[in-house]
Amino acid sequence: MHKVLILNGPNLNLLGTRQPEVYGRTTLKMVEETCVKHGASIELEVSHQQSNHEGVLIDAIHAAKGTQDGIVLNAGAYTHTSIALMDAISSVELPVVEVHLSNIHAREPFRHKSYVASVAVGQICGFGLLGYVMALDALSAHLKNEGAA
Ligand code: CA2
Repeated sequence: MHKVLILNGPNLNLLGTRQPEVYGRTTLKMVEETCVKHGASIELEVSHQQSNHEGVLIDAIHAAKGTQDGIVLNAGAYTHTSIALMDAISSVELPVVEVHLSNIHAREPFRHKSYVASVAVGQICGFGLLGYVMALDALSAHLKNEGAA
């Protein structure tokens, strides 16, 4: 059974409480519970973590080396700014699927750039909670060598 970490970044703890027009009404707890449940249905052992702090996210990526088989990462706004997070992903050599609730390419230009994308297996955005489920399916296929690449 492969082990996958769902890692959520800054402000995602506020999901479901504000800006429902952008991020929907799904709470972070619902995201985490859905991922654990869907993971179990496709034989993935899913754990989850959220932090508002860049260094804590980097530590979580480092800690995943040797304990997890892959990561589903929504790095929030750090996606667009953090070379440190990008370097952490490169250093652990674990497959990362990038996910965003919103379609970052249809939003402000500063959200179009993703440092995570350059070191991720792939990116899923614009599908809300479903994106996390799709990311787990994609990571599962990748781990079983059924991915496209
Ligand atoms: O669409 C996504 O998943 C994002 O990663 C969300 C980030 C944003 O900075 C990225 O560009 C795209 C923001 C997360 C903030 O989440 C909130 C949720 C509810 C209320 C306020 C913020």
